[in-house]
Amino acid sequence: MSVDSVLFSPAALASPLTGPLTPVHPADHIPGWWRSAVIYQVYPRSFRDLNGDGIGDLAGITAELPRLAELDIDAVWLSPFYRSPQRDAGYDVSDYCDVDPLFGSLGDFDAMMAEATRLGMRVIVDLVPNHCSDQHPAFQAALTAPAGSPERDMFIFRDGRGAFGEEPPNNWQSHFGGSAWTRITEPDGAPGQWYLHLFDSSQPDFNWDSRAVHDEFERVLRFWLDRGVSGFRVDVAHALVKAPGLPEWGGRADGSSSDGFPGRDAPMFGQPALHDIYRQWRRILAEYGPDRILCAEANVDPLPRLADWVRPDEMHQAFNFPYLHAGLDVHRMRHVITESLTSLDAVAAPSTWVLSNHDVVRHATRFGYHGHAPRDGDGIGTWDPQPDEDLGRSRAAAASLFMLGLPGGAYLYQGEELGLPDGIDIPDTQRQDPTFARTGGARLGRDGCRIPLPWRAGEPNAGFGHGQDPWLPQPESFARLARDVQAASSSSHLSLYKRMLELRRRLDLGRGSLSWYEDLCTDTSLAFLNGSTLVLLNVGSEPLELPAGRMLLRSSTPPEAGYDAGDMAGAGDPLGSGETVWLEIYIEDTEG
Ligand code: TEU
Ligand code: CA
Repeated sequence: MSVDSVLFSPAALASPLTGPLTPVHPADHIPGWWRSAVIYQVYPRSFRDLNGDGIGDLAGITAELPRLAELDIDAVWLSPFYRSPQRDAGYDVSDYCDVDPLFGSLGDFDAMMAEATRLGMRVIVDLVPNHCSDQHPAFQAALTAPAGSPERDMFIFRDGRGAFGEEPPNNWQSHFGGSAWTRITEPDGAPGQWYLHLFDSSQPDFNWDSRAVHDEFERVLRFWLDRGVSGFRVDVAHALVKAPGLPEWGGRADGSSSDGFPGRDAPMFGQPALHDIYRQWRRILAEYGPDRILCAEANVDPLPRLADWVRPDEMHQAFNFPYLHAGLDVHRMRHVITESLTSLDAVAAPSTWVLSNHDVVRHATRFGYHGHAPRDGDGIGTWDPQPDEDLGRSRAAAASLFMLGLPGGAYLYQGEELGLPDGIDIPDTQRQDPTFARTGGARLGRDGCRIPLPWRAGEPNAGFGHGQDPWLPQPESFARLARDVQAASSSSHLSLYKRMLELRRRLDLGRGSLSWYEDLCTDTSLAFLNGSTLVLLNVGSEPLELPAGRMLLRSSTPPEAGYDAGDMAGAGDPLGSGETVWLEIYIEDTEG
């Protein structure tokens, strides 16, 4: 029985929904492909290795794009593939307008673009404007130039404090641990100035008070726009500009609020001059037509501040980290969803939703714990409490089905469609996240969520590459989670993703509305109406009774273990613990 034939069956239309609704967000009729887009993050190092060196490459992406097209996504976002010493997996760029030979060539990029376009997918690339690599020619020139020179002025060099300049210029700390300052040796061999790096010492921060920096990035934008990209995900978009005088900051290195240090006051984030930069970039994108976009990776709080980055004359979208960090806490989820939609509707910007990326423990692992994952998500080791993988994958399916029912855009991280867990058993010698080295192993870092993907179970390295071993070891489970195994099963995680993405588009949920359905918003459940689709999540330990007489559209449990599309949910049918359903609801025409 096809969904269509049941979707509007008399039974499904027989009984209107009762119970109070709390409207939050109206349907979105503003033009713009990105406003409801599903964008899939490709992390090139770990996607697919075609030349057999153990590291993913652009040709590997091109080879597997048809598999992504099966997900019916709107765009792919590529993490950096530019020339880089790879000290921070490419987020340390030494040439913004060239492809690192590790990943291929500009010709390989153009071939990948052509294939994506053929398949009807757009391509977004990562832009890393806050800092470059210490091997970038501009920084190399700054090292050999004298203090006060134009070359130094492209970066944030300062004299040290103390009688001999032996102390850092201020107390700022790196995201990756340790001081955010490194002292150089001047060309004459004398101890020299210090330079700022909010991340690794191999990632010197640009000085965005310098006109030369502005000019360089306007050149970079045009270079990739000329090559056909549909836009940019802007790395650390809340940083770039620093408060004059670089005042002391005793708060968190990532600028999130902590006791006595509200994020709004962080002198290295959220500075007013930032928005002039993005307004200028928006003007440049507009020269290429209405459909090139900027997406802000702006990790700011409180959440309504996110609206400062997304305006009709600034950025188009922003990442929603508060939603990612809300996990399966239904009260936090409701608060974040309501606040996101309300704040962003006020500036006519779409919300976005995300559960995983290359910087956080995968949600299939996070949800394998009943409380918080160990180490507050900063990597998991073999000696930590271990996640329940099956529980994590099942709850991740429920979380993803709930997320994809929301109006707005959605970001998927490569491998989440396979329900992949984090890699936990990674030898210290193979860990590459600079966080691990800078903290002497106290923080494990992010390698666990960056394990090379499994494509074909029967092949070496589960089909990731046929040559050298992958740059990080694949867990045993990756063979049975491989894409080809899951594509052959209608009850796999991958098949669920395909079903829900197809129906999300068919029901146009991304453009939809949202009202909370209060009767099913409890301490252990959350329910909203998006158009005529009721999305219901049960996080309680007990089954939840479904509303009577509804046609079930999608369930996070495999068909043989639960419901399948087209089933009529009868009065009191159970929705199990850690499950989500989409139900087709007939709403009485209250307008009469
Ligand atoms: O991450 C930025 C960053 O680390 C924080 O803003 C992050 O969002 C926060 O800690 C919550 O996870 C970006 C890249 O995504 C990351 O891979 C790079 O290492 C980093 O910038 C430096 O370029
Ligand atoms: Ca390779």
